[in-house]
Amino acid sequence: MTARRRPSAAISTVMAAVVTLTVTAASPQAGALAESPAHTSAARATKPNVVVIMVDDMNVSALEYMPNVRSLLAERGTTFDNSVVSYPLCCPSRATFQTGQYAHNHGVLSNRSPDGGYARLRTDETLPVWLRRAGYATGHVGKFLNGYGRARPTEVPPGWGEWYASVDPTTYRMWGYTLNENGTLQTYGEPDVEDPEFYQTDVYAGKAVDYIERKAPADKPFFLSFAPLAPHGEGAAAGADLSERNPRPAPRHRGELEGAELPKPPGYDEQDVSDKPLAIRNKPRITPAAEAKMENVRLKGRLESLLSVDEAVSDIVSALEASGELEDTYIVFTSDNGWMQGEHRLVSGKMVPYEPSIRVPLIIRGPGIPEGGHVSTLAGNIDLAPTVLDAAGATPGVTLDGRSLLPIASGDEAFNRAIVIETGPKQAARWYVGLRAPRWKYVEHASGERELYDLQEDPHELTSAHDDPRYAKVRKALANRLATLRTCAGDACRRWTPVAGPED
Ligand SMILES: [Ca+2]
Ligand SMILES: [Ca+2]
Repeated sequence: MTARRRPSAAISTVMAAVVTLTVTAASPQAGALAESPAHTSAARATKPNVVVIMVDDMNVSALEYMPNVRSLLAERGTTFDNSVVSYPLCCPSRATFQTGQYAHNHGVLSNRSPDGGYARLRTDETLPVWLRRAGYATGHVGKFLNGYGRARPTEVPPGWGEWYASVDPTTYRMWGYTLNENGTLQTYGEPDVEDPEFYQTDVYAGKAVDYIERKAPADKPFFLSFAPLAPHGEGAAAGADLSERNPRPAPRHRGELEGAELPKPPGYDEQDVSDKPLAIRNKPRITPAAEAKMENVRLKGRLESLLSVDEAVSDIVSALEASGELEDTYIVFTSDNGWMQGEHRLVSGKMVPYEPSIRVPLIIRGPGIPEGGHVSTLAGNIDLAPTVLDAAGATPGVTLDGRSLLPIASGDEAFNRAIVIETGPKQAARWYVGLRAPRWKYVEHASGERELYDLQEDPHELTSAHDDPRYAKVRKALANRLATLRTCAGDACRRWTPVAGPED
C-alpha cells in the first residue's frame, strides 16, 4: 500500500550531475525596444526552462503542511506574501493564467458555457502558443479549463507539444479519471477502487518527471504546466465513498493528518455580520456538526491530498536536478483560487471577494531569484503569463494586463498597484467588481451593496467601513479609481495612485 509508481531520484545522489548555466545580465536595450511589459529582463544566452505548478482551491494556510514546497521552493526562492487572483474561480482564473488578461478582457466569465468554460477561451492566442514561437517545447499535465473534453475529448488545444489533460467530468475524480494523452484517451482505475497505482496526483507526477527526463537532454528549453486536482473536492465519482475524506488522499496518506485542526482566524464564524451584504447576513452561525464535517472530511481530506502534491514537487525538483536543469529552471508554485473554511460563516467555496478566497500561495524559484526572499508587493494571477514570457524572452500575441514579477522578486523594482477583483453576471448574488490595493479592499456588488475594508486596521475584514463617515473620502477615491480600472486593458491596468487613509 505504500509503494509509489513513479520514479523518485534522491537529491543527494545527483548533485554531481548539476550543471550551472551562465545567465547573462538583462539587456536594457531589449527592454527599451519591447512594447510589452513582458520584456524587461529576458535577454539570456540560454533560455531557462519554466515549470508552473498550479494546484486547485488551495488556501495559503495549507502551506504549513507542505514541507517540500517550503524547503525546495520557498527557502530556495521568493514568496509573494500578498498574492491574489482577480476572479477567484477555477475557469476564469486558469484563463487568466493562459492569457495574462483579466476576465473582463479574456471573456471567460464563469466555469460553464455560454459565458464561460473552456469553449470561451481563445485558444490560438495563449501562453503555450507564444512560447512555441519563442522556441520552447511545451507540455501540460492535469486539469485544464472547466469543460475541457466534454465536446471533443481528443482535442489538443493549440500550442501544446505534449498533452496529458484530464477530460471533464472525470477531472474531479482521484481515481477513474480519463486523460487525453496526445489524442488518445486513457482511463486510470475506477472511481470507487482506491488502487495506489492510479492515484491521480501520483500518475500526474510520473508524467511530469517523464516529460522532464525526456526534454532535458534536448537543446530546446521547455515549459511544463503541472495541474493536479488536489486539494479540490471530488465530484462525479460514481460509487466513491467521500464520507470520510473529500478529496480522498492517496492510501499511504489517509489518516496521516488526523490531528490537523481547523484554523480559526478572527473572521471564523463572524459574530456580527451587520456590516456585510445580505448574502452573508443570511448565513446561519456555524453549527458544531458543520464544523466537525469541515474539519474531519474537508480539511483533513484537503491537507492529506496535498501531501501527494508535496511529494510531486520533490519528484519534479529531483528530476530537474538529476538532469542538470535545476539551476536553469524557473519553478512557480501557486493555486487558481483560495478557499473559505468558516470565515464570514462560509463553510466552503471561493468566488467571494474576501481574503481567504482571493489570496493564493505564490512562490517563484529560479535564476536570479533570491533564496528565502519575501516580497510584499501585491501580485496577481494576471502576472503569471507575463512572468513566464519574461523568463522565456517570448512575445505575447495579445495585450497583457499583468506584468513580469521577475524584477520584483529579484528586488530590483518596487511596484505600486491595485488588482481588479471581479466575477460575472451569471454569478447572480455573487456578481461584483472591486479593487484589492495594498491597504484597501473596495467592492461594488451588482445588488448595489458596497464593502470597504481598511486591511491595515482590519486585516480579517470584520467591519466593512463603506458606511463609516471617516472613510467617505477613501470610498469616493476608490470608487473613482475602480470606474477606470474595471474595464482596463494593458498599461491602464498597471497605473495606480495610492489612496491615503482617513488619518492623513
Ligand atoms: Ca479552483
Ligand atoms: Ca462584522
